[in-house]
Amino acid sequence: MNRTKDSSTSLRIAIQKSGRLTDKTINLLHGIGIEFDNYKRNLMVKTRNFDVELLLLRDDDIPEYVQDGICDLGFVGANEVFEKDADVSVLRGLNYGRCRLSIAAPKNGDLQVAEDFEGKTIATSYPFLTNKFFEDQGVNVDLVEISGAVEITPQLEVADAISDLVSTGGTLIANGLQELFTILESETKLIQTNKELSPGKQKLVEKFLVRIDGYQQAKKSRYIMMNAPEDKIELIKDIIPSMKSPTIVPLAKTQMVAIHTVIPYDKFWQVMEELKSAGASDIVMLPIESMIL
Ligand code: PRT
Ligand code: ZN
Repeated sequence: MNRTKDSSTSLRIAIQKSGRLTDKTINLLHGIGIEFDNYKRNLMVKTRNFDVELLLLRDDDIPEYVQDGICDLGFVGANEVFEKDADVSVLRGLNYGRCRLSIAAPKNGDLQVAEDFEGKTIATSYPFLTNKFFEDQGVNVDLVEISGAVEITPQLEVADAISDLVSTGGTLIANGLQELFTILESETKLIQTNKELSPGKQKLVEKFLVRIDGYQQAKKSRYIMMNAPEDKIELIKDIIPSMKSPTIVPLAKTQMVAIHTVIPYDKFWQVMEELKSAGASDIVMLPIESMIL
């Protein structure tokens, strides 16, 4: 299904139609200012204010659609990209849809280390990655390819063990299974076709990436504001974990200033206590919509 001619000018982006990645991907697209409606009813959605059309697909199909140039970009789990061995470029990791592909076997059973799996049967929806894992270990296994409810197969004696996605591990425990090895750590990736894009489209991809980077940076950052006595400015500047110099504005009240800056979110609580001890008051933290550095 190769797209032979890159004739259209709008970027075509594949996203999951309905599943675990859908809401977060839609939120991200809205978060970078791309407006559209009716994605639940249509397979193809035109956006109103960016030259982008969205194709809503099953996640399994996204790597191939992007590989073949039917779509220029795609949002999909690394698990699908690597299972399909797709010839695409991974542009960004997006820090959602995190999970891992793991081998699990009945708890406290005979299967504990890789060699124990010699000649055993493994149920999976990820035959390519699972096979590669055992091949690399020099262990021969039989694979049973199953598209859902993989965790139940050892109880049904369809397989001795499984290779499946895990996030909390709750499903494994509920089925009496124990996670033994991780084959792949996964998150949602933004992928691009390796087919050549027209210069116009390549420019759009770059614009799109600037927005994604701004959005991701903003998610990791917080805007903080505080009041402080003038003679504490230097002390406070030393505490603030910011690459850039803070904004300092005099307050109507004498010898007091307002200090504004952006800090990494994961440092906020620790820094807030230090700032307070250093004399800062009225500390306010705000989320940031986007940040273009
Ligand atoms: O219909 P379509 O083919 O598009 O969707 P799908 O049903 O194949 O996929 P979907 O929507 O379930 O998952 C989409 C993507 O989300 C996956 O390809 C992963 O990249 C990612 N993801 C993140 C997960 C999980 N976490 C996850 N926990 N996908 C599936 N699971 C399943 C897992 O297979 C197992 O059955 O959840 C169960 C385990 O969850 P825990 O929390 O009990 O460990
Ligand atoms: Zn799927």
